[in-house]
Formats: sequence, structure tokens, C-alpha cells
Amino acid sequence: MAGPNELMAAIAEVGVDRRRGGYSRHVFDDAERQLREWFTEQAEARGLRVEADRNTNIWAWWGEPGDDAVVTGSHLDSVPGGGAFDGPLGVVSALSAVDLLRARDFQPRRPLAVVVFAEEEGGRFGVPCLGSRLLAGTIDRDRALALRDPDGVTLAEAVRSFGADPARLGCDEEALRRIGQFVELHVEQGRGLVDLDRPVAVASSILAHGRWRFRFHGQGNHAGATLIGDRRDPMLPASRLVLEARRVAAGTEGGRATVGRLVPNPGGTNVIPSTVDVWLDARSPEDRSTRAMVTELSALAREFAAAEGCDVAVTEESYGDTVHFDTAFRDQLSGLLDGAPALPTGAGHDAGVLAAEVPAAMLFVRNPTGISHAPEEHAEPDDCESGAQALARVLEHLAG
Ligand code: HGY
Ligand code: MN
Ligand code: MN
Ligand code: MN
Repeated sequence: MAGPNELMAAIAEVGVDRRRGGYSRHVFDDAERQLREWFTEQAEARGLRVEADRNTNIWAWWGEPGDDAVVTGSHLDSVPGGGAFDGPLGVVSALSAVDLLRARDFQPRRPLAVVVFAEEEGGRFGVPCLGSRLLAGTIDRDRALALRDPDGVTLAEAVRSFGADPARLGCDEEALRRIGQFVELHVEQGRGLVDLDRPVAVASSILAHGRWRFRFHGQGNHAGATLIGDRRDPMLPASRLVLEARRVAAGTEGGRATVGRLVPNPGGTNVIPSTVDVWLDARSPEDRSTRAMVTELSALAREFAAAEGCDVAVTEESYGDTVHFDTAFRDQLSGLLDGAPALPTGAGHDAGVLAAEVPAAMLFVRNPTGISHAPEEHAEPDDCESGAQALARVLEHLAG
């Protein structure tokens, strides 16, 4: 029997990123594989039956796998240089909840499973919630198989090297049918619970959000030999786009726009780049306003490119519409948890992808820094304990 803090401590050294700080755990890399093995051992030690699905998500079943299951879990991958809690807290809390229920001699009357979804952050192949999207059939499998990581390795190749069969990837109706209800516990990624002075909340909604790649194309050339007037430098329209993203988001109600990744090619200090790739992450409460931000920024990008004698191609890499979690399910959980408050979130989650297919809900655990996707992300041990207790209570109620 282990609490969430003990389980978090057991994986604290896996995937530490000494260069960036925080953790870098990307799908199928050494750290992520180590976490998969660790999870499998932990689940098997609890007598759970572990299996991988067609999309390399891991399932650990309490009793026989079957339909109408109560499913809980999250992900073990991270963003580059991410925090310790985003993802793993949901997985370790699920294991800990199983222990708490076992200690009470609880016998589930419905199948119960802990799931670990693959590539939730899109840190390697660029599409977040890839494992749950594939399972739910909300990403075209051929498009997914052709996704490339920064080294040019395709998802199909990576799945094969991992030892799974890329031909089996895609909509998994059997896995989907088995999920009667899904509950994901997650560290909060803002300060909602700090402000409310509460340890645990339920999720109300997720912003409409997506990722777009702007590829600016100019003329690579010599930094010293090329007169300013002769340049077609794609870094100029790229930089102007970054500034406009802030302005457009600030003028959109609840809007957020971020450029967290910008890659000049070839990337030499004394080289005018031939291309610059800019990734835009745009979010807002409504599909319409998120789309409007991207439409406006795309038009500006074309204008800025033309002014420099460059061109630009815009590619939508992922998109997810606003998620409103099932109100009755959310209220039911809140009722079980002493009136836990409902909070919206700006972050995407596998629970958000699944919410379009099955009843889904989320529990948030207080984060005193309010920071996430950075090493300062945090949850106090007592709050992690409260989260696991809350999850156990929910599972006991749903599966009992
Ligand atoms: O919100 C995100 O960026 C990711 O889905 N966790
Ligand atoms: Mn995240
Ligand atoms: Mn997460
Ligand atoms: Mn998630």
C-alpha cells in the first residue's frame, strides 16, 4: 500500500532534464519507457491485469476487463522541461486509490481500470492527446502515422521500434465501449483552488484550443555580405507574428496565444535563415473566437511575409473544440466530495477528448504556485493525499 507522495517519490529521478530543468519525458524515449515499466510493475504488484491497447495506451484492470467500466488515469509523458505533477499525479493517485479501496475490502461491482494515455502533451509528435484521439477515432490514423518528430522519425517508425504494430493504430471501438465513465485526476494548472482555499475541485470546461505551424520561407544568405536592402529574411515576419499574437489575444475575451517554439533553418548566428517555423498555440472559451484569432494572425502573417519578399504556409496541427463536462456527472462528484467547487481550465486533457464519446469528469488538486508546464509546478503532500482520497471515494461510489 502506497500513498501518492511515496509513488511520486519513486519516479522523481526518471527523466530529470539537467539542461532545461524539470522533466522531459517524451513518448517512447528512455524515461517514458522506464515509467511505463514502473507503472506495469506497480499495477501487477496490486494484482491488476495489465494490457496495452492498439494505440500503445496501457490499461490495468481490477478484475475482468469488460464493458461499462469505471476508468481512471492520466498520462506519464511531459512537455520539455515540465513539472513533476502534470500527468503522473493522476496515475499515482489512481494506484493509490486502488490501495485505499483494497484496504477497505471494497469489491467493485463494475469493471475498474487504470489507464495511462500515450503522448498527451504532443511533446514529440506535435499533436496533444494523441493516444486518446487515436482511441476515440478523432484523428485520422494515416495522418497520425505520418507525423514526424523533430528528428524526422515518423510515428509509424517510432511505434514499430517500440515493439508495437503501427497497422493496428486507430479508432478502438472495443476500448471505447468498455469505458462506462472516465475520471481523470490532475494537478490544477492555475490558482483557482488557492483563491478558494480548497484542496480539490471538479472541472467544468476546457478552452477551445489548437496548434498551428507558420512556415516562413525566404532566402538563406550571408549575414555579412548581404546588404540590408537585398534581404528576404523570414525571421522578420516571424518576429512580427509573435508580437501580433500577444496583441490579438489581448483583444479577445479569454484569449491566449503563445509562441513557445520557433525554429530557424539552418540556424547559424552568421546565417540569414532560409525558413523559420513558428508554432502558435491559440486558445479561448469559444470555437469562434479561437478560429477568429488564427484567421486574423494568418492574414497578418501573409502581409508581413510579403513585405519582406517571403511567403508563408499555415498548417493546423491539432484542434479541440470547447469541452463542457457533463453537468450531472460533475455535480454528482462534487456532492460526493463535500461540495468541491467547479473550475474551468485552459489546459487540454485526455478527459476532454473522451468527453465527446463517454461521460467524463476531472478532479483538480491545488497547485500553490499556480504554475504548470514548468519546474515550479507543485502540489503539497497533504493535498495529494486529499486528491487520492477523493478519487477513491468517487471510484467506490461509481463502481460499488
Ligand atoms: O493543454 C495542453 O497543452 C496539453 O494538452 N496538456
Ligand atoms: Mn500538460
Ligand atoms: Mn496533463
Ligand atoms: Mn491530461
